[in-house]
Amino acid sequence: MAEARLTLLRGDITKLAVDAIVNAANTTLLGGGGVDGAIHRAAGPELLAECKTLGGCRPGEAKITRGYLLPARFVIHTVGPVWSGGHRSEPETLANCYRNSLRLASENGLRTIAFPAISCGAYRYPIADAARIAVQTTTEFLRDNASIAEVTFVVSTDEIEAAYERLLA
Ligand code: AR6
Repeated sequence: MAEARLTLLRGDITKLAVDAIVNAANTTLLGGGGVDGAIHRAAGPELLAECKTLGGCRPGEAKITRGYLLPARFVIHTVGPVWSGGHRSEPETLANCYRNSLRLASENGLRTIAFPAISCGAYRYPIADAARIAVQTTTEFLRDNASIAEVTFVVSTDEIEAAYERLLA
């Protein structure tokens, strides 16, 4: 049975008034396209200023900043793997993104967190596999964690929405 604290939402993650939204960033943490660009535009220039103090982020790791002009209080920046065939630890790296983001949320006392489909855009991760890793890793984390109340997967395409729907049904 699907974990009751998981929800699926079609829309724009920058609009969500949750404790933290997760950014699918790159290793520089200095902004980019896709959801990263949308988050920086909505949060305003103070987000970039804080990101400049962080010294980047390795794939699979996560770092937290304030949310500035976003309705979300915090942004958890993580760096997904670039898909290059699946033999360069891409599944482990993607699972680490979810695990380390959730750990950071929990350590900071955050109860509601929203994820985009990390690596499913510019980084070209196969959608069905990425969705399975997202749902499995999050479900496993929540099994041992009572402090997080709700995890929302925010999706932006029909294909990604359908992949998550199958897993959460
Ligand atoms: N809300 C929710 N989902 C969104 C939004 C939004 N506002 N905008 C895009 N998506 P991507 P990646 C979806 O490319 O594959 C950046 O340049 C999008 O449709 O944002 O991890 C970074 O700086 C897709 O399904 O992230 C990195 O260089 C998903 O979010 C690189 O892209 C992720 O697509 C990271 O690539």
